[in-house]
Amino acid sequence: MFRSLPTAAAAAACLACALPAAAQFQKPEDAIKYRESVMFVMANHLGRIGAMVQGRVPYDAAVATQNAEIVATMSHLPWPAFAESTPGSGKGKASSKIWSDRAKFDEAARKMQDEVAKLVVAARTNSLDNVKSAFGSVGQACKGCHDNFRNQ
Ligand code: ASC
Repeated sequence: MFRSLPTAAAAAACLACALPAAAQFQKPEDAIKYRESVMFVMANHLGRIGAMVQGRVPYDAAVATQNAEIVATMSHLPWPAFAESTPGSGKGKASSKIWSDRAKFDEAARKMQDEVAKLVVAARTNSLDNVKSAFGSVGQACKGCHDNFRNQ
């Protein structure tokens, strides 16, 4: 589905990523709401693949691929919204370490994006075994960042 995304829409999406956070969010609360919303949608679509990985719903290669592509698109969105917040504002679950150890946070974000990109590749092989393996790596990348940068 996203393979046929019109070029203009793709260009607009890239532009949105490149815009300074201040241009996207009028106040810190909006940035918090935005990034939490993106994470929520990612978790939902990842969960649909997880249900197949765990055998709770039958494996459907096309559905797995479609959801992996959505997660991959979403994986690029949260990061400008972390530039906006005031460290230690106490709002949301973002740890102040995001701002005090930015390089490590950025690396963890890149890792997640890489693993999600691999999940798309795995899903397109139409092999549940490949999806299981890649899904495990995505989960570890999510958890790794949450352990270090999300308050309980
Ligand atoms: C998910 C999800 C997360 C991660 C994490 C992995 O599906 O919503 O936050 O995986 O649970 O440990």
